[in-house]
Amino acid sequence: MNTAEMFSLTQKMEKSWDNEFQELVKALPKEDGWIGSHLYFYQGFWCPALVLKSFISFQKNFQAFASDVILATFPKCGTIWLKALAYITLYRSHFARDENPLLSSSPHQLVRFLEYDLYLNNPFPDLQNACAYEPRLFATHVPYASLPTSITDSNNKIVYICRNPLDMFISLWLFSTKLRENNLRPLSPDEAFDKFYHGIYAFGPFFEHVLGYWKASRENPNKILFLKYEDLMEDTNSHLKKLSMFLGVPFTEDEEKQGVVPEIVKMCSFENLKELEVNKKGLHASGIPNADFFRKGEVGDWSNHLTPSMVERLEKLIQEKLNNSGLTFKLSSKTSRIFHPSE
Ligand code: PAP
Repeated sequence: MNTAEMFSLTQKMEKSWDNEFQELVKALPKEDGWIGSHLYFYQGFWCPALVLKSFISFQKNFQAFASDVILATFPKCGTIWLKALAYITLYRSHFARDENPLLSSSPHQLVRFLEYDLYLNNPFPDLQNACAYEPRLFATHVPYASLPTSITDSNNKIVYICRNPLDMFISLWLFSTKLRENNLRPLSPDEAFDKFYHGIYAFGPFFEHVLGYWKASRENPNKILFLKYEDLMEDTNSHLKKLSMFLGVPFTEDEEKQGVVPEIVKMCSFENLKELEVNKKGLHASGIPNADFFRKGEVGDWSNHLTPSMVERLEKLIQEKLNNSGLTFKLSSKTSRIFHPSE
């Protein structure tokens, strides 16, 4: 599937909605998205037309097991990285080191999205065969408050990752530019910034999404592990150990001695994953080329793209939105500058 075909899939998706669903959708605020299709404002967030129905099917029909692990992420904040790290860590006893599944499958194939993949064309997908091993491991971009109650009310674990919003914006903008329908003129930086500023992008607004998981993780740290891309970048080894403990599969002394932790970190690194044949070729279930999920993988790349006035406006927005939340973001790896909302 190429980009044009993906776009037509999104349009077909809207046309395939039955009367009952059309009625529901009619009442929802609607905006033009970043790649040419629509976004619908559902339960406080902008949901892409492609996944609106599957989001609702997932929400209504998913039955969690207490052992399930859900990787919840904001788009462009390190989903693919977290998928790789969690998959290898959780299932490492199931395969020999030279048979690592990351060598032949993209992280998106190994850990499947609930709304973007499994429920996409099927309100009751075969979840038993969707995961190669136990416990089941799934991914989602759905906000915390919209998760099925069988996830929020059970003992299963959620790992969330987010990223400073300046880098997330640049990652989203450059990603969307590649996917934007050919016959539409490109979104200008100002137009993209304006949409971003007002929270109009897939699963935006960013701050409400992040704060939903942040607050839930503070209330229930045994259920939700809250990670930040910048922290992982700074010290992947110690965060991987934390992840393994959270998932109930801590690295043994023997494994530590054998260097398993740095080996997994290296295997899941941007540099390694980007160069694997499987990630250079092939497509994600939504039709997006795997290669588009690997761009630069850096902290602070926003400084190469944003104007001083955009930075100023975003810093004010961060201050306003994160005020008193206790959540901070590191904006740059070079200066170790940390943005505290009270600054
Ligand atoms: P998704 O939500 O659409 O699946 P996601 O994986 O969350 O995307 O984010 C992609 C970003 O992670 C890209 O950032 P960039 O545009 O700033 O470069 C991508 O390069 C980066 N990325 C992908 N793999 C890794 C990795 N192994 N380590 C660090 N960053 C990575």
